[in-house]
Amino acid sequence: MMSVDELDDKFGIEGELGFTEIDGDLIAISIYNKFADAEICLYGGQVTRYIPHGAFEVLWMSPASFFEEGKAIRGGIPVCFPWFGPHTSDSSKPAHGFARLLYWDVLETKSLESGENIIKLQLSSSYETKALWPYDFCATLTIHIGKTLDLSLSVENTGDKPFDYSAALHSYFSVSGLENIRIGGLTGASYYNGFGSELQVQEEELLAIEKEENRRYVDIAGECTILDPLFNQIIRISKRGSNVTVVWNPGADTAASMEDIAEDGFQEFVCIEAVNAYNDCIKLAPGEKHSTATVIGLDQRASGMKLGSRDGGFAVV
Ligand code: TA6
Repeated sequence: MMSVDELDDKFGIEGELGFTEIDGDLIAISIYNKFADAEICLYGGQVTRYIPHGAFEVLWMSPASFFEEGKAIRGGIPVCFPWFGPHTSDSSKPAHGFARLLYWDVLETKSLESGENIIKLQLSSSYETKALWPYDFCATLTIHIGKTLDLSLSVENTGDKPFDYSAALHSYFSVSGLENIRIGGLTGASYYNGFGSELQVQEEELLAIEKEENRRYVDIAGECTILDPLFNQIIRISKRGSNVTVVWNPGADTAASMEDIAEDGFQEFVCIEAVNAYNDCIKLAPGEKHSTATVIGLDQRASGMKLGSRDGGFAVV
């Protein structure tokens, strides 16, 4: 792997983008441009920070996260590929696939006239990936840092056999407190609750997270919003190439059993994930490609958002 200096010489952009070592010896890209302050760790290809200027941190990063090889980073946007959740037939294989546990190569960094940056990272099949999943692939992450954060995972079948995969952009969003927020965009959507196999339909207009939640919404391609009156903002999460959305928070008891979430840390985030899984797994014939993207934006000082009115305490008017 290239050193920080070599990466800086080849891909650094004066005054906007550079390489640094974070927590020990993982290398990250730091971006500070006209729109935002961001960080992308090459281990996992994981966006670990996105702060539009003048705003709060949009992505949650666990202060107790590991930053070491062989362990997943808890927070930001882990990339789950080539399977989502536990492996279906071999529980010794890593949960959520291997993409978040490997180093991604830098392909390109770019500065646009608008002041935005585009970063491309790549992970290709190797001896190591084939020991876990016997296919040839080339995965590219295109990360656009601007007024919005646009992260796209594109997977190409570079081999001579077809394959199926599942994937997720498992975004952790920072919130002022779980009890303060509501999630919009899911009314009328069908979901599996936890690991249950019975489909339910969401009736609430706004979802409150009051306990452990692991809702796997199917046949849904639209935008979700996180309404956060204490932070006085709405986070907007839209996507492309994904028909499953997962909303996850571990709740107090499960979080207490997780080494990399501090006490009460579960109160600080909610995951809203752009997923390809269940009835939306992707099949690729040789030479075919699929892209899954999440686009994250912020309405700051969102007016008309109030606690204390309809539905026992929350309304957007
Ligand atoms: O997307 C929700 C989920 O699959 C949950 O079941 C939960 O386990 C979470 O992801 C985190 O998984 P991780 O392997 O990062 O602990």
